[in-house]
Amino acid sequence: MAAVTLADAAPETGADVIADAFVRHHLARVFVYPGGTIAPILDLMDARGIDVFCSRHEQGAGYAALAAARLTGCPQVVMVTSGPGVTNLTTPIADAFFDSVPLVVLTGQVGTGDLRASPALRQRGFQEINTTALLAPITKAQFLPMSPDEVATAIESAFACAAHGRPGPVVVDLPMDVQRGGLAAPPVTLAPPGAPPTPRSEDVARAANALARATRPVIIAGHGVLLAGAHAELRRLAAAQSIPVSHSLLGLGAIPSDSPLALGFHGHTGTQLAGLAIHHADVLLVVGSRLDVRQTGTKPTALAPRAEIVRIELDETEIAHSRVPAHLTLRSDAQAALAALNEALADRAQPASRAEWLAQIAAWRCAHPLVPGPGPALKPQSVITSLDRLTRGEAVVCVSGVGSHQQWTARHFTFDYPRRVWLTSGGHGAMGFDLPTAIGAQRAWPHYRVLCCVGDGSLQMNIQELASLVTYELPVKIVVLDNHRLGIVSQFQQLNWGRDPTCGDKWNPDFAAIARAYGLAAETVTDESALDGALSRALAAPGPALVHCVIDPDEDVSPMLLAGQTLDSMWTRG
Ligand SMILES: Cc1ncc(C[n+]2csc(CCOP(=O)(O)OP(=O)(O)O)c2C)c(N)n1
Ligand SMILES: [Mg+2]
Repeated sequence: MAAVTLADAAPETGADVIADAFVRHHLARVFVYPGGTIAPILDLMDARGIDVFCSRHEQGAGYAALAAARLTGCPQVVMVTSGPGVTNLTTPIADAFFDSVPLVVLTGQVGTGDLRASPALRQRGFQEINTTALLAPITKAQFLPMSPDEVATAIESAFACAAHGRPGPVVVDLPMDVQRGGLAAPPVTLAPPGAPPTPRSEDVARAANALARATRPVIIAGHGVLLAGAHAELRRLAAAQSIPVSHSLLGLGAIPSDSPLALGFHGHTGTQLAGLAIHHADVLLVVGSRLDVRQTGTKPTALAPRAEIVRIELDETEIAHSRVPAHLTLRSDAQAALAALNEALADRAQPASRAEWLAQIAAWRCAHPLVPGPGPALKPQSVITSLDRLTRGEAVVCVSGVGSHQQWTARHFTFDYPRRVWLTSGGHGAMGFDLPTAIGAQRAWPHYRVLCCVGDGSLQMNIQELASLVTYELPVKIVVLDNHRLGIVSQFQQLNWGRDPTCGDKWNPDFAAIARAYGLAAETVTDESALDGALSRALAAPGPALVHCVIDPDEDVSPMLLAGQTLDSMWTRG
């Protein structure tokens, strides 16, 4: 007679329900940093055939999951332990919330009997924290099942909510006894969420008329274009109607950066070309973009002052609270709205004046090139331009940190979604996004080349993830733009107060030596003549590699949109 083990005899537990949900949702892997209160679920992963990616800090797991979710478009699971595990994870959760990334966040929690009974009590269980309250402002929904029977509804609702409509993170907080306890009732089945909204035909007709009449039209392509997979419809519209396209920082790649219709991105660190085009537009079509302060500057009502503004936006809350009033809003998924617009414009000729507008755009492009400041030192723009040239023709995911290097990468790298994809921290603007996001991207898309262009400050925020890079043998190429400076904040301080306490003249370690200590191939570059060779060797290396570029510490981001300025008159270095 076969022996009956305790595990065989045990009833299905709350943890089993979670693990079964992972299988049902075809999850290839979960992203984890371990701890006691998440151990019951962790223990089931092997048996369910689910790969476990384990980082060296909760931010590492959170950002790796965020990368996988952004690339695949499917919710990814990140699991951490209660208390410090949760607090360490808040930064990537906030990032996912602001930049619309579907994450299912599973947090361990003390047993229900150890949860504090009164809000006046600070803590009862060891590593107890009020996770759902802590994460409420940065998650779409929060679940705290109090018995194993409530787990199925919570986890299914979490997957549905994370992906449905405007995506975002959802948290399920799982007390120990809820994970380990047996079910009393069979799991429930939930109704699938409804289809995303499509535009009203009269609104499509009005928008098409506005575009057909326009003599100086401009499109702003936001992240929503990429989230909806609407880049092909957007390119069709822009090409058929000869409409120049600017991007939000996250929308880069919606049309190829080297297209004659591409204006780059606009706003705080955008291009003067995009700023001038938007300022002088007579119709501005904004697709899937919040028009936040980084895009508009501090005078939102001065954005495109002569334009009829037409918006395509899925999130009705964004519409209700927009900083920029629109003349017409199509509440719709971007794909559906752009397809309908293309159909409505199919046999409409574009006005002859469109050629004059494109000539004006070409003249502005020549008049406002993005050039580095003077001096013999290695320039960050050269580093990004070389990296771009050396990887042309390859499928690439390019990741950045946050700071000046982020802006130089956004300006000088060629994006073309989904072949050359850009991942950066938009709304949350979090340093430390860089390395763990690159790691998650390479894990999710092994067939892509993954580049991590990172500042000296940002890299040090999650530098421990070099260990994950080596553990999982991921060939990410890290390019450190080391200006010995927290550059963009230092520039802000210098412009406003004439000095840069705590941000300028930073001592840094030898990044190449650190990388070598972790087992990466690494070298340091201090002048332009050595740049191509070093980058080529890193790109050719079979495994991960780091190139430490010691760049001009005095190079600033120019032009820049400062407080009080409008998009047509950005500050430029003197
Ligand atoms: C977690 C976090 N802390 C602080 C900031 C404020 N901040 C924005 S950019 C920046 C400097 C980044 O330095 P570095 O990575 O070296 O980039 P650089 O601007 O020099 O290219 C700082 C301190 C931030 N965005 N994120
Ligand atoms: Mg720096």
